[in-house]
Amino acid sequence: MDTNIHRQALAQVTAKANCVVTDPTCKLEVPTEPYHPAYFLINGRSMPDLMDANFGAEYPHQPYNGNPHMHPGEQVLVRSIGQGRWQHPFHEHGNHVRILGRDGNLILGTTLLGAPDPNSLAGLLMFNTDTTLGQAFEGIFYWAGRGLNWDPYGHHTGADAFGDPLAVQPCVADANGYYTVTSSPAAPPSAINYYEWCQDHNKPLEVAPLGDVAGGGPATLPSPNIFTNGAWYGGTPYLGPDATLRAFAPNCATPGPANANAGCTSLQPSNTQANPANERGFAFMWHSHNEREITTNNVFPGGMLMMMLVDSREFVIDESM
Ligand SMILES: [Cu+2]
Repeated sequence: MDTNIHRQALAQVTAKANCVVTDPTCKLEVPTEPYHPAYFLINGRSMPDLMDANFGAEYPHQPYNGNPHMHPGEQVLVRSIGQGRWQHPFHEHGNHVRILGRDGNLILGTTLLGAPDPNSLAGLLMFNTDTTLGQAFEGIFYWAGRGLNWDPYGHHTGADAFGDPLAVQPCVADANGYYTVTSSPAAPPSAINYYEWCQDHNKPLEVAPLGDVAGGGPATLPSPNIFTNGAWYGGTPYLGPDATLRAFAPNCATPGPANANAGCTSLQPSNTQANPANERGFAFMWHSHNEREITTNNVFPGGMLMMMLVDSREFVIDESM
């Protein structure tokens, strides 16, 4: 939205408030060049309003929010329709997006005889999906933590003072390396670590965490005495409602070289209130990579920016919100 153009249009609409549609003299005369937009919208909203609920009372004409949630392994449809005047390089953090179709047409591969093959999707796997003016695309997205190189479910062995069911959860790789119904034995779809990337099962992250997760990993998290986490980071590298009981650093009870200069503390990490207490999801920024477009009238953060949350399966995602 260009403020100048918008103000002129508003002034003319206000001055012609008694117009009727059939009156040929009732029209707007607003020059639309030069065009210097300062507000950048998705579904008629910008960050942070973008993440409020659908049909929020304060946005009666903007029913669609921009705040996707998913559990690991679930598939999320991304639908983009370019309604503005510029192209927007949109980046979905967390994984690439498989393009399914453009302008309503599935992008299909071909059979050996050259006919369209309805069983073969041939769309690109894209790091960055461009929203192009006057064009639309659909893409499919999922996140499963593959390649993190630690166990984000916070599995651990032995007694668990927190009554955590993860302590006894197995992970059996299916043909693609995940714990799913095609694993043998099959994962129950209700398993809290359904779709876990089994290669990282039980792999510890921290040297000596205080929480109910395994130690002996390579990392020491920064002390909350000297480091403040940013908004939306739940404060720990683990999923789930008891994630803040885990992994706050460093453990004074286990002194060692890795802890020597780390500011021993029993404080929880900062910003553990960042997303709801029963959620503690991983927040990934989905945003325009034209960075002025993630401001609102030049104030960051704003504009075409939202957070996608990967939630533990302990957290029920309310699709009506
Ligand atoms: Cu990005």
